[in-house]
Amino acid sequence: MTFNHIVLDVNKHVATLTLNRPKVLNALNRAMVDEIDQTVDIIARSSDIRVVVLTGAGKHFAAGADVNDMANMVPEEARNFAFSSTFNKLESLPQPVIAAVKGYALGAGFEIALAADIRLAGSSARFGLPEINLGIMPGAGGTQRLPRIIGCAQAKEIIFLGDNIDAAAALELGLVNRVVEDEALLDEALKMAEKISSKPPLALRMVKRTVNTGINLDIKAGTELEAIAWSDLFATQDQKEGMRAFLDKRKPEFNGR
Ligand code: CO8
Repeated sequence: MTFNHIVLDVNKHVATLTLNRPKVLNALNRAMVDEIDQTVDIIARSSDIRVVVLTGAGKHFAAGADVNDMANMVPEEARNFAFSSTFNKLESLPQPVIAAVKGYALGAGFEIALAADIRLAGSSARFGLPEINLGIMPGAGGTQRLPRIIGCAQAKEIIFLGDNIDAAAALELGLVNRVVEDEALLDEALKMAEKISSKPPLALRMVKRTVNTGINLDIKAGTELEAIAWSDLFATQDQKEGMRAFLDKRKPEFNGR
């Protein structure tokens, strides 16, 4: 399948989704978000793809929603333009998603990275929600996901001020898992993806679903959810293989069943 604004590359069990409008710093327009939506559906249905890396073409991740498209919108058009359903779908992908961010990740570009499970930053990464400077507010999950990741007060400071934060500050806030040199970023993300892809896929899916659902539950309901997911994994071939390999003192070969 060919796309105009993104690139989807699948190598072994790792899919790399690249935002690809480098001339406008990968600003997200409707057509690009529609392509992301289709790609997320393809990935969700694939039993071959075990991990996803999300990145941007060129020097930047994505400098936000395309301001040209938004400038003259009325509320109804703005509601139809909304990206949230696609970003929610991305967050709900059964496979782990790693965002590899260098350069600008602003506005909706930051928000799509927040929908990933893990964020790795290149040293040039700059994160920000500049919507306030445009007379609007974040509208693709920024007011919801950012406080859940770094806490309300820090999130409100970023949203109220509309200033960018650099990679070191993002690391300190727990917004990114690691910072590496820009040149090493994609390799680092692919290396992590490859390592994750060698783990049992069904257990990975259960972990992701349990964490994502459990974070919105109280501790008792969350641990009950965990207990069900944990015990269900004993129905899998991968549980038998993992434990047998341990006892046989060999490396397990997981098949995702
Ligand atoms: N939209 C459209 N075009 C853009 C965008 C954008 N967000 N960002 C950059 N570009 C374009 C520039 O217009 C420029 O085009 P041209 O060469 O034709 O003039 C090209 O990309 C290169 O950019 P610059 O020359 O500006 O590069 P600089 O290095 O000088 O500056 C900046 C980089 C600081 C990132 C600057 O480009 C900038 O401020 N961009 C806009 C950032 C911004 O405000 N982003 C937030 C947009 S609002 C948003 O995302 C709302 C999300 C709400 C939810 C959406 C749900 C629908």
